[in-house]
Amino acid sequence: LIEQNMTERLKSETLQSAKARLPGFDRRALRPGIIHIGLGAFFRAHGIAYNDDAIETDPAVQNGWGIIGVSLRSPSQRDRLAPQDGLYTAIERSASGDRPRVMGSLLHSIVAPENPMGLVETLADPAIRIVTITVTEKGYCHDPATGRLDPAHPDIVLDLQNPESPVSLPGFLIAALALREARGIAPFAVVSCDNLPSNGKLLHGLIRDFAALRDDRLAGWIERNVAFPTTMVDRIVPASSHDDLLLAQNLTGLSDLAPVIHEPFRQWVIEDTLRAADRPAWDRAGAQFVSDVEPFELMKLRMLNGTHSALAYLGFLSGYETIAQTVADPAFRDFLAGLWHEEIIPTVPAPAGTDLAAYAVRLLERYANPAISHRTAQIAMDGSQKLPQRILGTIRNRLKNGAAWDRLALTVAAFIRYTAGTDEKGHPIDVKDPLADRLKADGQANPAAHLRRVTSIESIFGADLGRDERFLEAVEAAYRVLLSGGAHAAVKAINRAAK
Ligand code: CS2
Repeated sequence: LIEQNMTERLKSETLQSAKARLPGFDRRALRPGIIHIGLGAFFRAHGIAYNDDAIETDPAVQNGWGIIGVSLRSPSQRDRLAPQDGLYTAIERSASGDRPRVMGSLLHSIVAPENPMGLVETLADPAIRIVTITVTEKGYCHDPATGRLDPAHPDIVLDLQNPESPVSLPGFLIAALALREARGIAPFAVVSCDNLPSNGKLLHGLIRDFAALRDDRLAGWIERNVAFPTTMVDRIVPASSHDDLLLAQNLTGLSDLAPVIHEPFRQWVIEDTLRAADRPAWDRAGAQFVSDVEPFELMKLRMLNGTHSALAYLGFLSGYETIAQTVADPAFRDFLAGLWHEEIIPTVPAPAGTDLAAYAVRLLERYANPAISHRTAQIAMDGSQKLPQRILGTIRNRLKNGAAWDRLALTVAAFIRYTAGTDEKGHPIDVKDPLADRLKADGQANPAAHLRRVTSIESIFGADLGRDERFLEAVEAAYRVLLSGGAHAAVKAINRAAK
């Protein structure tokens, strides 16, 4: 009850007392035009910020772009957001202070498993013209190494048996598109905002594979009519903690069970297949519409997410809890500079108008933001889904060119060391990964046997790397260094060797 009373205080009527920037439009005039799938902190701090800005540029014209949120699994976000009318505080944090803002374009939220057919109906509503998606890498039910649909994925198996009442992301999209096609309703555009290579193209391929398993005519209609723009999204948004609820309350004077904390920086690059008339004025909020997003995506996945994962595994094993703590260590700064300049940047074609060295400088500033507590353990999650596009593609480039990749090898070894499940003090690590069982070290096996077992997982390492002796030897050597002297010594040894 107390909780209920508190959350009541973020309802529209009581907002005026907030010490925060409020939505610059009348929420009562807002109508839904977008369904967003995946209610985690990221989209609420990124996409919704662009959307609120876009609506504010011209509320009378833009008010058809309210958002209905969807959780594919857990009711927890909806349960927090519903009593506060979908309103929540986004807090921009930097060394110079905190800037709270109440976000207004999320209308209400739906929990898919509570009524899957109801959600399919909502997705088929002609008013819905865009579906945006942040379900993280593992929500796509694909094989990360090949980018193709995994027909053996348990959710895909279920959805093929029971297409009208889906559970998976591809299942919901197909069911809703099928209904729209049958009713003669134009499709929605599908806008993936996850950190996957060519995310639009990838999702398009999954939907094509899935539709072909169901019905060729539907597959043809989707092929001819549905836009899947590729996007690059960027903003550092750590998972919210209990302390963040207190921070929000202290800053605004309002209770909020669903605040999000984010850095000042944001970037959204979207393929211009989405016509201006068919979307909110996200460009007026700073989103870039370009014909080729891939160079932006490659730069971001390799330079940001790749080094994030490297710092997460090596930093965690070295005893650091956050990215900011890790990069405050001069040994890690050296290592990171080498990783960027010697190993990653040579594999990245610069997107038009971008200087990669300056991009790296900016990234280091963002990582070092002392006000953002981005936990190494959070970034370490789901490594089996992340490594292929963040690290392994870069390694393939290096191998092809016969160039050095010591720091990338150490990163792969640190992933294997971390997911084996014990830290350097012998304490268990809570490994969160869909393949956790297969990554866990078996107490009986020797290190070389464990390494061979893990590198033979083709959904991570592909059919090539696990059989490439150059790859196996380098990763094994790095793994032995990690086991004998620990992660911090391994990082320092690489720095020394490079001098
Ligand atoms: C991070 C990303 O959690 C992770 O794996 O690397 O969430 C990263 O913070 C964002 O992609 C930044 O845009």
